[in-house]
Amino acid sequence: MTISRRTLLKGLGAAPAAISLFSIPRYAHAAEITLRYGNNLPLSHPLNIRAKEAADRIAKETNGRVEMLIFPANQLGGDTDMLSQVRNGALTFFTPSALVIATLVPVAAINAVGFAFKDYNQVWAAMDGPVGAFVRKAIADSRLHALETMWDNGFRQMTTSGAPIQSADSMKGLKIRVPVSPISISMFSGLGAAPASLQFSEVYTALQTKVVDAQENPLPIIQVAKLYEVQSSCALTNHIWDGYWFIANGRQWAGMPADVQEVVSRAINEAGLKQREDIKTLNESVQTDLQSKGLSFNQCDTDSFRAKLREAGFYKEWKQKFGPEAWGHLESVVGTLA
Ligand code: X2X
Repeated sequence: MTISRRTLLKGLGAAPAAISLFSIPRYAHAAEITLRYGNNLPLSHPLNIRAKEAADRIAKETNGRVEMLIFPANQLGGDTDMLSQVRNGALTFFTPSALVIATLVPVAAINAVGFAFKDYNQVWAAMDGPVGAFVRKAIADSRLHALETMWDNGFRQMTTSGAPIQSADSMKGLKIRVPVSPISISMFSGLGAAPASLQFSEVYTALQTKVVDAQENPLPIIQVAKLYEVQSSCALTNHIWDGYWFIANGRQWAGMPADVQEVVSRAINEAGLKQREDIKTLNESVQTDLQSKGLSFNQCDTDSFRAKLREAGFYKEWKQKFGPEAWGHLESVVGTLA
């Protein structure tokens, strides 16, 4: 997809608002290098809070020579737009979820194989280890540079405004929003649901107007995007672990002086590690908060989901799509998948 010059300029016109929201520290001289970073999450999400810290640190450690402007909350468009912008250089950085960058780099969805990870130990062993290295290489092959540290989105859970989701049977015909992500469509079709791909920027309204009845996201997102206002129950399915790749336009990255690359990657990677901790801490309190806001919770028979996916040929299909090497890296961490 391409974006017209007009849309782009309109998007960049939002810059002053973004800057004032983030009150960038002032230096006596103008920055020599301006990095533009866009993302799809509200300001209150740990991803934006830690990215802002990274931006401050970059300005400080380069004595104002480098500034990173942050455009949060889809200010420059939805995921598909931002992916185009980081490819054509209008953005220096973008943090697509693995699900979304997979529209360009298919193997990036490998972490989203349904029910692959038991816990965070397995997640980080894979993503800081062989699986992440394999995906970063594939991202580099499409002329983008992925920083080493993946940021956390979380284990995805399902919410609905209809009857609570109890088992795979509840999925039959369910109109559920999923990201713009082939593996999500495949998984939910395999479960017998009626999935629809929508960018995150459209989710709240789509739920409110009942274009779809259900959606799936990690609890911190359900909280910061206020999805509990338009959903009534949440099934704790942990069906996919999802994270954000911090990617840069390849040409801009390669064109940065080595000392700047070093400061920028250290600031962002270390902020990413802190962001993982934030999500971990949030995970301990977020359910209680969401309950107090009216969202009810239930456990779910996840074995029935796995069985249904196996029966639908989901694992076989994706093993073939990702190829034996990527699949082998994943299984080296999580054990043999169905
Ligand atoms: O769009 C979503 O659901 C979100 C916010 O989790 C992603 O970025 C994939």
